[in-house]
Amino acid sequence: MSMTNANFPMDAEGRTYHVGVKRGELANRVLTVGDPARAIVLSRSLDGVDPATPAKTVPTNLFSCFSHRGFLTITGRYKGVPVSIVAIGMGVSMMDFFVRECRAVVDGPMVMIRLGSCGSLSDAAVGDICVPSSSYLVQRNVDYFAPASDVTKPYHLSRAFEADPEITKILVKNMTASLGEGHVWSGVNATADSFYSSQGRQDDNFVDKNEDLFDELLAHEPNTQTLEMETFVLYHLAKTSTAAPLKHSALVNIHNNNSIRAGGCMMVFAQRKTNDFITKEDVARVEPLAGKAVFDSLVEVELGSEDDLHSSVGSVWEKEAVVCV
Ligand code: R1P
Ligand code: URA
Repeated sequence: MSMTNANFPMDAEGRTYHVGVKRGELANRVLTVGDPARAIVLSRSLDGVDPATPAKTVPTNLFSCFSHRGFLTITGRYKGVPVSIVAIGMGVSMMDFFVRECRAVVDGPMVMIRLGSCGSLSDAAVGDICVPSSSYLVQRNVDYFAPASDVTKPYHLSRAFEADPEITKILVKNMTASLGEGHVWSGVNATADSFYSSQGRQDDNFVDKNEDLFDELLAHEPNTQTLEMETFVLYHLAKTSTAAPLKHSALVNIHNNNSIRAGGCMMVFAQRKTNDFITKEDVARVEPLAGKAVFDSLVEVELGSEDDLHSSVGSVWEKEAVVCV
């Protein structure tokens, strides 16, 4: 693989260095998940998929691309509208790669919605859905752990950044229609830089100083409801995205110059108050329902006219059964 441009490396075909996509392979509307297996399950809801497609297999009528760094992109249409699913793996850096590299290969405004899994600090039970209207970042304050450190706090909590309020509203509506009243929660998310220490898990093998972390999170943002590992970066980058990739300058002021509109929702896998963890059967029940609600939301979000979006000419959503090598 030969790349040019150390500032934003791409290969001769125009594929990005890590996500491995090029222009025409990614739609303006993107659902992002962590787990590639979840991406494949959700892809079964896209148009024209043969229900006999074996489990764990990307349907052959859809474009798919597994990058050498573990990103999986699947593109097709939902209710006739071009959409992509991108599985990114775990952690804030992977979300950063995803948002930046996907933004770089698409013309026009984009909507990105994350469907993840999370731990719940509230009464949301395993299998319920949380739709955070904002998210902050929880980072292990490594200097605190240095010998003779004068740093007083073992964890740094950032300010919260908001999701697009209209997308949050649409997600709550569609999730409620899909999962039922009483199973959808709104609140604030905390994105942590570890599944363990900065999510308050106790581990005798390390000095983590996190016994009081939940109290600190609730003091910081009283409506803190969920803990996971990527959403903050999505909300933050959407809010700091420029208008640069927009094709038409008339659109520049529509979304406060941001060319990315972001939302997020997550399935509760871990109930941190009761210590319950979701079963395999519950995941299999909730994932497709939640996925459909996200696809319905993705296509409901207003992104401007067809003419403002990435051209379908030469794109993979015009074609059938294309797999990148
Ligand atoms: C940890 O188990 C992973 O699960 C959550 C966290 O954010 C982290 O990525 O989300 P995903 O299920 O989307 O990966
Ligand atoms: N993902 C997380 O990051 N934390 C949890 O507790 C469950 C899923």
